[in-house]
Amino acid sequence: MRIVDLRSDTMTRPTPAMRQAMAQAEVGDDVFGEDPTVNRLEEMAAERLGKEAAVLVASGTMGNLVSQLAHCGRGDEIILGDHSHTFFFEQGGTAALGGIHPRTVPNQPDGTLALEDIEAAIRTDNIHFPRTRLIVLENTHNLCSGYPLDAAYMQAVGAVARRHGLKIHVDGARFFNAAVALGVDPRDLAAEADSVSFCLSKGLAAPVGSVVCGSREFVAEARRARKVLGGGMRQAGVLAAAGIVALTEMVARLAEDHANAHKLAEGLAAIPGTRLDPTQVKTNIVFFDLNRSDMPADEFARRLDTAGVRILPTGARRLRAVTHYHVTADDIDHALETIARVMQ
Ligand code: TLP
Repeated sequence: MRIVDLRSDTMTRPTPAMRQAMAQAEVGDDVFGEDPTVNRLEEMAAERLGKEAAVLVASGTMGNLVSQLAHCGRGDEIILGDHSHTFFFEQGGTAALGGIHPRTVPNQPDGTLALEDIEAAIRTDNIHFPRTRLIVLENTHNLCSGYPLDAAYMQAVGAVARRHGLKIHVDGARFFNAAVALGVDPRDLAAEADSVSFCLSKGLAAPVGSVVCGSREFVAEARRARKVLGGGMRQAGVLAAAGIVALTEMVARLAEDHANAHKLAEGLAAIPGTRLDPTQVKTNIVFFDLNRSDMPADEFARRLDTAGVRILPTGARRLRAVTHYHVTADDIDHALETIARVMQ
């Protein structure tokens, strides 16, 4: 049966070029700093984001946690969106493992945090309060329709952060999707951030890994944090080799995923029983609602799955579809036909 898997871009499998690079990778002990392939990936990532240094970590979750640990001490406070991945989907590692206090402010529908909300959440010097240290942003914003945050917004948050002596971390799991969608150099989007974590394992199709970029001093701290979390990987060059291919060959093509997401959204909007605004789709993530009382999202997803189309239920009536390397424009047509049929 033909399968179109739209549950997540984490479903991407390594390309033939990645598998070849992995098989041939020159490796060494990365905890000793001696894996030449990891070192090359880290240099490349830092250069792409305009930062001094970078460190390879196991996952996006680990990238966000090591960044928070590097920026904050126990009892410090971070400001982050109430729909952010870090707040919602990382098991509360901020508090559980970091002893860091999360202060949420509402995410706007475009993934931003209102500047006045950030300002209002920043603590004054008072013996009763934790100390605000860090603002965490997410680009693109997963739960906010995959919206990209643009450079002007980053500058505005940067000005607030500087005024109050705060750092900025960007959960850039899909950072290159943002840069491609906005048509800007990733350096421009990263300029105001003290740290950016991006995933190799999502739309860039590498099997494993994220890279955390920032100043040399920050990365040295993040490297220590990675080690205490058990993330010191030895001959990780076999993974980094795929990451190098990801950065070299897989960035520009993200535009195809965005076009396919748009096509999917337009098609879905025309199917009776679904509700969404296709103009909200800016990158590779499509959220839509079902407006039929007889069809909860999980039941709809189950029926679609038996017909070979996989979509993630994310609420009682809400679903998410994500386009990626293994989904073609033809697959979108097939998925839309299947969705229309199952809906009937
Ligand atoms: N997101 C996954 C799920 O966890 C929801 C997905 O399918 O979208 N930041 C953002 C914005 C993410 O979307 C994700 C993964 C992460 C961090 C965590 O990355 P991993 O899964 O590598 O720990």
